Amino acid sequence: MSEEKIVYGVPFSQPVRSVLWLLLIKKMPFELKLINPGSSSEGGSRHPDYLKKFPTGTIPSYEEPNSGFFLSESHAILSYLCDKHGWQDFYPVNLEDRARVNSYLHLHHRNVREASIGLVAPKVRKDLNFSEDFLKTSKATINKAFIAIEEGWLSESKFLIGDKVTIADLSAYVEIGQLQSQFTNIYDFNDLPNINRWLQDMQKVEFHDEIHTALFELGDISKEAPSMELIKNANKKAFLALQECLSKIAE
Ligand SMILES: N[C@@H](CCC(=O)N[C@@H](CS)C(=O)NCC(=O)O)C(=O)O
Repeated sequence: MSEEKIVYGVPFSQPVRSVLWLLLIKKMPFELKLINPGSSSEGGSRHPDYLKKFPTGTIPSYEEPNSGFFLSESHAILSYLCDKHGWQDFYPVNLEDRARVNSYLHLHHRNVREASIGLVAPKVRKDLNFSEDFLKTSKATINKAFIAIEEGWLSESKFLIGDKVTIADLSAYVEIGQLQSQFTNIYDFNDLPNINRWLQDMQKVEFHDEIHTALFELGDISKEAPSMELIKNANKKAFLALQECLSKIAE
């Protein structure tokens, strides 16, 4: 019988990781179908078959084959899952708290998400030839967003919204966390004590290490760009680690 929940993507993708992480924390079984981001070949996110269901051509996407429901956009998927399963700890029902979570989720796009576009992608995808102007604007955007988080959200509470982890933290961490010295090592957080403290706290969240297998495998990319082979292997190892987690939660 087919799985009740399918996530499309690869573990190397930041927004994919946020969805996989929530599902593991909540011990919710699912199947990960590997989809190669940006590729128009079979099994790629720009292939006509994928685009028919998910016209944005991005990962993650999500499907419930039994009902025929499908959805793109990590934040829509995260909030839908919480609403569907009553995971109110991760997506509060209190109107004000929920609005604060939403506020972060909206800020994330074109702000914190630039961590991947402006810092990680230029290292990993040399072929994309980002212009100097683009990279400069992108870095300024990231710095501004990090200061807002440092002096706003995280100056007032342990996690982004209050004293418990929500989907806002999962989404933020998959972007910000990847830059730490134990992973890609491409951002210095020394002047951001609140973010530093939050990064430590987020590392204690269940399944943190398993979900970040691809990044442990990739290692420091600050000096040298990783080879395509290394990225592929990192994804493979992360996929296997995920299968192990799925077997564990099924026990
Ligand atoms: N806003 C989207 C962003 C998704 C996204 O940018 N995914 C990347 C991989 S990390 C992708 O699918 N890129 C392939 C493409 O755009 O062709 C979300 O949160 O789901």
